[in-house]
Amino acid sequence: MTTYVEETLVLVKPDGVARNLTGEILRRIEAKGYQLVDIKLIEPERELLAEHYAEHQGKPFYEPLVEFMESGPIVALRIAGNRVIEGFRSLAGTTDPTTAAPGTIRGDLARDWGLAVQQNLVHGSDSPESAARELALWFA
Ligand code: RTP
Ligand code: MG
Repeated sequence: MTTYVEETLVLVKPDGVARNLTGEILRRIEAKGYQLVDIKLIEPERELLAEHYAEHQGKPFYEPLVEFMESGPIVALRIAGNRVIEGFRSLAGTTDPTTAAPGTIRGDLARDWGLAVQQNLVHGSDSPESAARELALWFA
């Protein structure tokens, strides 16, 4: 049997921490069978957020997104498992919480509170390259 272990970065965004949903989000990750490897509470510097969201610099939602990400503490998780990168994206649901499928983290626990799609509770790396880059940033 081949074992293939992959790691990804999950962030519980400021809305998730403020709404005391960190435990519920971690519960879903663990219930799915992924392994928690590392965890920390962090209030990131703008520099870290700028690097994290480098691909979105210049987009209209970039500044409000960074301001939202600076609005309170974030919980960073390093999780592992076979195909965990796509697996966590599937658990999270699509970006817009209003239309994210019920059964997903965003679909069950988030909605539009007035900041459009920014307050969608979680971030998950979207590719092996992003996961390696983002884990190095948040768990330097
Ligand atoms: P994430 O990176 O947070 O896991 O979410 P994602 O891949 O589903 O979404 P992405 O396109 O990478 O966007 C990153 C985050 O930016 C905010 N966003 N706002 N049009 C908008 O106002 C807009 N589009 C994206 C969301 O917080 C999204 O998660
Ligand atoms: Mg993304």
